[in-house]
Amino acid sequence: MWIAITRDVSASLAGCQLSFVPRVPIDLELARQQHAEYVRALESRGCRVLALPAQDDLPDAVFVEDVALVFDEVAVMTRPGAESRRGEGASVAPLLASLRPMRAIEAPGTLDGGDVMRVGRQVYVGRSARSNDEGIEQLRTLLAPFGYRVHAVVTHGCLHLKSAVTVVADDTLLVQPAWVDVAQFAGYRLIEVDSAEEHAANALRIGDGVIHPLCFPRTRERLAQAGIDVTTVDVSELQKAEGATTCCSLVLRDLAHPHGD
Ligand code: CIR
Repeated sequence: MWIAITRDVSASLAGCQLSFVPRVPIDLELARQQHAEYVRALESRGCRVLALPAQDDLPDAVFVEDVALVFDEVAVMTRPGAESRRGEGASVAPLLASLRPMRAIEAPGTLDGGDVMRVGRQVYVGRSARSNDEGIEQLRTLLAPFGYRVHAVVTHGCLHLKSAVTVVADDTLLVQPAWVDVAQFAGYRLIEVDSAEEHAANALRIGDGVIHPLCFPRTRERLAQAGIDVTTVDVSELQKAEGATTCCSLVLRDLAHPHGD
């Protein structure tokens, strides 16, 4: 029913971009093991995983979420805000082109997939250091024919919109109120992260459950109390590269096998 595109961890991960977390040593071997566990978690939640080989010259290439957006009707290659990441899309585009009609964000627009959150036909886009007004405007124009409405959202103190808010069930959002004004999500059921778990708002929804980092037990408890089925993964080494669970995959509906048949 779901396809997840992933990419193996680059040998140069330690040279990743960092914006809001300090640079600390990353255990590359452990990062690879954790990524393999993450792939197993995707499979356990019903994804058919298409794994791309590592791109060792591109430190952040494991974070495939940022290079493309995939909707049922269309895929959009982004133009990542960090110049060092602009080469990552080239190997993802041909794979997506076999699955969806393709569009692309063009210069001077910039957009990172981590800034884009879809809730039904509403698409919220973080106006961040990585995604600019021109990129957001291009996305609005590209998606309008498919009936999606694009809303720009200001974030502060975090890398991407999905550092601050993610969808965890129909009309239910997991939020970090310190990083985004939650008033703009007033129509949704909101679950706040525990105040001791600053980075806990990044959960990856697949069907009726989520994949969430192991190190946030208090927020996990809140999700469980809200009736959400949580699969945990230890992604400590990827978190040191300012990634978490949404960023390591592009999850799309398998339109050739929509019911898993
Ligand atoms: C970066 O700064 O671009 C990477 N080190 C982390 C990207 C994480 N992406 C995401 O959460 N969507």
